[in-house]
Amino acid sequence: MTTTSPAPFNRLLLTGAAGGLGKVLRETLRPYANVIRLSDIANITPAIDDREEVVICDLADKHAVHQLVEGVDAILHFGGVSTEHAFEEILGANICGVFHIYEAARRHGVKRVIFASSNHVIGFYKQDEVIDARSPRRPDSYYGLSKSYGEDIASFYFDRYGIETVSIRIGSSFPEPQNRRMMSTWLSFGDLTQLLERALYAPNVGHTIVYGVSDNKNVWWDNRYAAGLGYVPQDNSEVFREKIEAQPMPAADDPAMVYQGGAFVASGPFGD
Ligand code: NAI
Ligand code: 15L
Repeated sequence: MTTTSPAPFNRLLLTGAAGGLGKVLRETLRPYANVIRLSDIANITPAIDDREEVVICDLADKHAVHQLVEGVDAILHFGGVSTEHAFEEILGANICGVFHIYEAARRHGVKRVIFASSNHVIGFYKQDEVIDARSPRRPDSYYGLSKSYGEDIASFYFDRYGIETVSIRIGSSFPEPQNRRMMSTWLSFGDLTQLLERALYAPNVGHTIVYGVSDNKNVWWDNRYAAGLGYVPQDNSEVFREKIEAQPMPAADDPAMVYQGGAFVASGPFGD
C-alpha cells in the first residue's frame, strides 16, 4: 500500500463480504471508501458504523443485483461459489451472477470492477511450466470455467461499454500456506490488499488480467502485468517452509504435486 492512501471512493461495493476474504477486506478496504456496501447471500455481521452498509443479496437474482449496484463507484466482486461443485450449483452464483454484476454496472454507470478470478482458469498447466496472464487458459474444473467466463465477460464489457476491469487470478489467499503447492500459490492478505489498491486506482487498465500471488520463491506465474499496475508484493511463503515440509510428502504423481491447480484437476465427475 502507498504510505498515504489515495483519495477514497465515495462508495465501494464488496460482494462475498461474509466469506473468508470478504471478512478480511471489510477491514482492510476501509481507507479506500467513505462507505463500503457489504453484500452476501449469507448473514453478515451488522454495520459497525455509518461507513458500512449491509445488503443481503443472491447474485443469481438479476433484479436484486441491479438494486445492489445502484449508487456505487466501483465493485469488488468476490461473491460466488469458491470451490469445485456440480455445474448446476455454480451456474447461478458464478455465471449468472457475474453477468448480473456487469449488466447492473452498465445500467448504473459504474466504471470499474475488480473481479476475483482464480488460478483454476489455468490449473491444468504443470508445476514445472512458467506462464503469464496471456498464456492460453486451461481451466481445471467447472469452477475454473466459471472464472474463465467471468474474465471473458469483463473483456466484452470493456470492449463494448468501456467498463474497466482488473481480473485477479488469486492463487491461495489464506493466513498461511496449507501445503507444498501453496508455497508457490500463496497470497498474503497484505499483498492482496495492496493489489486491490493498485487495481482500483491505476489509470487506463482496460481489461487487465494479473495473478494474485506474493513474492514466493518458486512461482509459476510471470506477473509482469501486475507489476505494470504498480504491485510490489511484500510477503514471501519461505517463512512457512519448515512447517510445510514437516507434512508427509505426497506421491510424485499426486495432482497436488503435478498440476498448478492441484486437486481441482481430479474433482468430479458429478451426478453419474
Ligand atoms: P468464500 O467461499 O469464503 O466466500 C465466498 C462468498 O460468496 C461466501 O460468503 C458465500 O456466501 C458467497 N456466495 C456464494 N454464493 C452466493 C450467491 N449466490 N449470492 C451471493 N453470495 C454468494 O471464498 P473466499 O475464499 O473468501 O474467496 C472469495 C472470492 O475469491 C471467491 O470468488 C473465490 O472464487 C475467489 N478466490 C479465492 C481464493 C482464495 O485463496 N481464498 C483463490 C482464488 C479465487
Ligand atoms: C481457489 O480458487 C479457491 O477459492 C480457494 O479456496 C483455494 O482452493 C484456491 O483456489 C487454491 O487454489 O488454493
